[in-house]
Amino acid sequence: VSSIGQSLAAIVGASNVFEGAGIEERYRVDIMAKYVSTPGFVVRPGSTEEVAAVVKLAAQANLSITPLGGRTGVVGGGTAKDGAIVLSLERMNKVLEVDAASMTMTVEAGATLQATHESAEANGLFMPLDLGARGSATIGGNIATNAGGNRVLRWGMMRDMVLGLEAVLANGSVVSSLTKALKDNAGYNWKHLFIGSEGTLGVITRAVLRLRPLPVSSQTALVAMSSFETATALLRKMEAALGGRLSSFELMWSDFYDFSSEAQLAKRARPLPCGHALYALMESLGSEVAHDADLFAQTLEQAMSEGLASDVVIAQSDRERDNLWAVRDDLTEVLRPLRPLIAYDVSMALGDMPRFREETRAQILERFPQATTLYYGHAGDGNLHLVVGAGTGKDQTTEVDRMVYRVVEKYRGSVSGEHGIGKGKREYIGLTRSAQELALMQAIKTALDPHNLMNPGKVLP
Ligand code: LAC
Ligand code: ZN
Repeated sequence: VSSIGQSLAAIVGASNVFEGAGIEERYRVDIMAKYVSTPGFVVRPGSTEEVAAVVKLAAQANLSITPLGGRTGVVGGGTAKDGAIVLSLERMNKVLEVDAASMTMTVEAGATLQATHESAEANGLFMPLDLGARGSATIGGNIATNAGGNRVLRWGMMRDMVLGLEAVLANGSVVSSLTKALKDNAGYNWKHLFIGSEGTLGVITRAVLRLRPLPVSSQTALVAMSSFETATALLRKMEAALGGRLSSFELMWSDFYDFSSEAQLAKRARPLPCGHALYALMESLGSEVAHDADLFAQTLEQAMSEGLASDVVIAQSDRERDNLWAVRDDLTEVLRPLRPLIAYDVSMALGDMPRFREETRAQILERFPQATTLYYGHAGDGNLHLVVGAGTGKDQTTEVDRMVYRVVEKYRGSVSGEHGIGKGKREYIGLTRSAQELALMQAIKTALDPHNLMNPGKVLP
């Protein structure tokens, strides 16, 4: 054990420090096996004070720190510098309080998203953020990446749910504003700097989250559509008819739907036949069981008669609902044959999506005729996912990136709708952010972290 290892052990206990060859693979390799690193130390603090002490020690030793949450980010944001410190929040995983009167929850950064769902529900309340990695993703990681997911359409992104925040700065000081108030205009709202900062400004340690009343009725449907125009018309119709209850509108182009449902055939029947241009998975959450179900079914029936929907299946049980969602969300095994795959989370005006798809698809397939391209995403949010795999090797990533991001630039979209920039998209952030914006970001980074010790090599070019 090195002397730095000993000093770290003095802060967090020897059982919470791993060094060199003793570091498990899960701290070195990301979920998609795309980003690999060789950190010198893994530290697992148990409190904000311990985080602060580790950060101070790291500064003295001139070692950088990469905070790590659930390790299910996909842009390499949790990749440490070789020899540096991985600060895992896994022991700080408690939901500290649910305050039913103020409809808030106070949590440690390492609590999983699912743990917040369960604690809220046990108190008749609801934490609306949701995404496929709910079981692993942590609140700290969700805040650090300003996570989006499946219900942004109705409740917004993580940013919209964070009331209070506590973070440890690069100099080891603790800034804390664990307020439960919805409104707080006392000067600069610094918490928003940390939301989406991907660990580059400090370590998020605790947060107060805004909760909502627990919906008691839930409707889920898979709808097939003949064109993008009918899809957007159907989205508008559902939003208007359901009076704000529509919580998800997940669009899947036929390439994605056919591929995903085919790969899952051994596990579950295909919920709707292939052959339609597009599919949408929609969810409506409400408070009046009988009325909500009738309204949902009637609206979809009307959509069919108006030609907005070509085929519809409405889940009649929790099991059927889970089966419908699985086609959209249960992707780890589905996508495995496409590895090493290239995944995108671009955003743009909804109306530009069909042209974006046609142009990127044509370019990719012209260059890589064997490639598989799958298009899907959170259409209600203008957030499109594209997965490219098979027929493109690891060495072709940059080439495909450039093709895709040039089209994003053409439509004035964002190179990241929700996953963040991390390590993987740094050289493309300039397609979405102006030189002036990047200079402002760099000034903030330099002011808060003058020695570039907080998750270096991420976000900024
Ligand atoms: C999804 C993740 C990849 O929407 O963002 O499936
Ligand atoms: Zn997504």
